[in-house]
Amino acid sequence: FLTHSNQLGVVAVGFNGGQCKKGVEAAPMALIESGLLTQLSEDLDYDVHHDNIVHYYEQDIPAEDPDHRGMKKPRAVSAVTEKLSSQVYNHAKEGKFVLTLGGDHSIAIGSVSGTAKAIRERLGREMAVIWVDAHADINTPETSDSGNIHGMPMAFLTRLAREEKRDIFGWLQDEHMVSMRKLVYIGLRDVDRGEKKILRDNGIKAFSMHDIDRHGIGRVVDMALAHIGNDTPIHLSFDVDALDPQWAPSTGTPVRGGLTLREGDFICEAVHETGNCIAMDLVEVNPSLEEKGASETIRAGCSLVRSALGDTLL
Ligand code: 4U7
Ligand code: MN
Ligand code: MN
Ligand code: MN
Repeated sequence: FLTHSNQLGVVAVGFNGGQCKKGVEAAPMALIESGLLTQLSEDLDYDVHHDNIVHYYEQDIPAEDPDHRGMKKPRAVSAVTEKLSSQVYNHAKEGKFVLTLGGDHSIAIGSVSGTAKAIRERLGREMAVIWVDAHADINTPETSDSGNIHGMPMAFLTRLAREEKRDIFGWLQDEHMVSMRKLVYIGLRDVDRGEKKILRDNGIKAFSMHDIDRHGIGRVVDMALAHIGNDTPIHLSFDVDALDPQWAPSTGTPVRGGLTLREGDFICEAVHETGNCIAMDLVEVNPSLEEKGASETIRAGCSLVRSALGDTLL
């Protein structure tokens, strides 16, 4: 086994600077207050290692942060993800499964770089990433129309985008990187023109909603796992906007025509069943965007996490 089976490290990241809407920073607290971590320890028997802090990283966020190459708040995102990367690394190098609760999806620059480095050191292996999302989040600063860094994390994590300035992702080293051959998308339905070209030119494996309609979620997940290969460590990065807004309305960039909650849970269960999953991110829950409170989206998020940690399997 790739992780010590019941050891779970949790990092709660209340960060919203990768996009422009307020509210996503409140998600970790809302998920925890709804009982998620208690369920993981009491119902699923995990030994939960959590500092009982939602990190907002206020002291690390620079006051002065002008746009750079069109990126908005580049120094803030860089500083937060650099801190997060070492927190996640510290859990993962001890063989714990690492659960990162966001926050917007820019935080994956921290979580994925942290696990990638730990897995290289601990197992001498390259890790795979399964990115479940309506979006590909692989814009470079130059292809992005919005300048929002939550649409760019996979570009920085594969070196498609790089920046030398230390305070703008210059801290990312080769040991933090993910191979484009070990990246698989599931759930895509809103991919920018520039991103489509990136996926095509680099032969990146992607399963869109069209593929799920054609083959069904079971075969799509089988194909995704086959692409990654047996006994490759897996980091599952789950953007709640992969789910249809019917199941997850409280998110900053909802797109109709998404996964049912059951399909989302199935992906998580199947990834868990491989025995190779070493980390999960749950991101983009924004509790302030639902009219009657965010209970639906929070419940959906909790369900996804429980599924990835082995609940719902008999
Ligand atoms: B998320 C977008 F232009 N591609 O780059 C962009 F459509 O983490 C959206 O998946 C990015 O929610 C969405 O701004 C980022 C846009
Ligand atoms: Mn998304
Ligand atoms: Mn995303
Ligand atoms: Mn989003």
